Amino acid sequence: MTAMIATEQTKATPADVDYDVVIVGAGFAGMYQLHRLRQLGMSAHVYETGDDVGGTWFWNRYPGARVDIESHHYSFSFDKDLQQEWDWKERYSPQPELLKYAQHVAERFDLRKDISFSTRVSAMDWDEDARTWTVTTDPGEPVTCRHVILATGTLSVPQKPKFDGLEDFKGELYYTSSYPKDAPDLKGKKVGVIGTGSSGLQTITAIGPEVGELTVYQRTPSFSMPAHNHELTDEDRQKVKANYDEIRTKDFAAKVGFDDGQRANVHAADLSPDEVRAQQDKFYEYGGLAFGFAYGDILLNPQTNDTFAEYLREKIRERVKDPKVAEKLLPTTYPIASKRMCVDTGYFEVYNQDNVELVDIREQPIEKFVENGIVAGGKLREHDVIILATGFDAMTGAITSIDITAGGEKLKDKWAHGPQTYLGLTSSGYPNLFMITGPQSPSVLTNMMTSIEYHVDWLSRLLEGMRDAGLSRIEARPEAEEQWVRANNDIAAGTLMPQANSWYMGANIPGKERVFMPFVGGHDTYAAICEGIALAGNYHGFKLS
Ligand code: NA7
Repeated sequence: MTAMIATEQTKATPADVDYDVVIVGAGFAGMYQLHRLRQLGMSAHVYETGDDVGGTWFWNRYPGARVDIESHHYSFSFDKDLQQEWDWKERYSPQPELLKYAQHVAERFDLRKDISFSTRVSAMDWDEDARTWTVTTDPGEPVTCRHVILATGTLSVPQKPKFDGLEDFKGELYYTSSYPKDAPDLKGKKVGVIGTGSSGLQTITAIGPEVGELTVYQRTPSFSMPAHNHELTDEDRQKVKANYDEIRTKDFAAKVGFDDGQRANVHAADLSPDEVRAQQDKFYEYGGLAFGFAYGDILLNPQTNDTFAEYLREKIRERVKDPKVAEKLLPTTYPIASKRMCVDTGYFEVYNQDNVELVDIREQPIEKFVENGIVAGGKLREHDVIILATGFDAMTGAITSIDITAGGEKLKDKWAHGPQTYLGLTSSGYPNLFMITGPQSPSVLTNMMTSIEYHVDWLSRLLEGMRDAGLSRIEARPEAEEQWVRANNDIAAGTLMPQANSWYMGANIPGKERVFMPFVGGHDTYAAICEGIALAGNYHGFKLS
């Protein structure tokens, strides 16, 4: 960016630093950010807790782990050669393929040499006089830098419920969020799974046919759409490769960060019931997440929402043979799409197997773990293996788990009653600190690849402009932040989204303040706002010096 940036002159002189930028996290966001900063000739270094790149796809290697956005949308667009070289094998890529892709990107752009693996960033402190961050890592010596970019992911701090007697269980205990690299042999074993969100559904579907006995402990049933996953043919791949320019243009212009041609672009309430039903059949046949945002009013109009919810409940009743089991699997306590929808390949059919039991823990609460299993509703069920698919401290967990201080104030204290950000990119009082896909940006409500690339490009443009203008400090103005937080809350309150006890609301973490965290206005609207704010190097709402 060459446009002049509006500034306020101050006397502070920037000190020498180890790096221009420290990036925390080597998932897709951190990798792309490193690449972009290198292109700009800036020095950047990445710290990553895992021992390789890949973020989400490094950690979540549980059986059946798979992305639920079609592979070609869920991929980098920034390098045309990269997208022409890489052959996606399935409509929805499994975790091993996504990890391979991340590793390929790391090799292709020679990223690893600027990444310290197995290194956790534990703290960072802002020095106002020197205008630098001092970043503490474990292991390692503290380093200084001008800017910090948190590419720490939105679902990266597992939530590990403190079940009574958890430590008494003598069998194998795994979390989907840190499943062993060498997959344990579950053949013939008695396995219990707790949690029926996306990770639980995928795990249950994958292990159902293999294990001896499977007990699923369900607290809240999920809405799920069939994936209709399939292997891609050369012809499929060629078609995508020939049209990548158009695909990416549409993805970046879409509310949810991908456009698979399945949006109706009208309100269901404006159509006849027959028209809506015909369209629902078409979506169901097509599969995937499109169902949840096919019509503009699904999350605005309770009647429309219920029509869609009832359609999927009907499908569950068709898919599950035992009506009593089907009844337990019906989501009835929240609007459809107000909790993250799932995409499955035969999940409900697992309950037609003789070796599978569904325990509704709202009726039979988990009392305790014991040496050889779980006691729920007064009954002991024996398990050799227990798998916990209990989710994450979403959106804020990875940020507040770092001890971030500026002027003696801790970011986690500032956020004690919910995140306070400007654009989901920065937080006032914490200069030169940025988040990629942070809370109060569209983030988890979109195709993460689109949101990641957008944020990285926006930030890179900002940092380049600051460097070229000789600026060393940027901070969100408190009044701009206040307005952004209020706008986020107001927009969310106008939808059905806050009605669910979802991780979007922080409701899955005991004691966490309930605030709707992502920006619900859509990627298209959000990007238009951010472009306006950056217009002509003006950076409205920021103080630059
Ligand atoms: P989710 O979607 O947060 O699912 C976690 C599941 O674990 C969900 O069914 C929870 O029930 C259940 N849970 C959480 N804590 C408990 C306790 N204490 N007891 C019983 N059951 C519990 O996480 P996932 O990993 O499946 O998916 C995360 C995202 O990854 C997903 O949305 C996609 O974007 C990809 P609850 O619903 O809270 O009643």
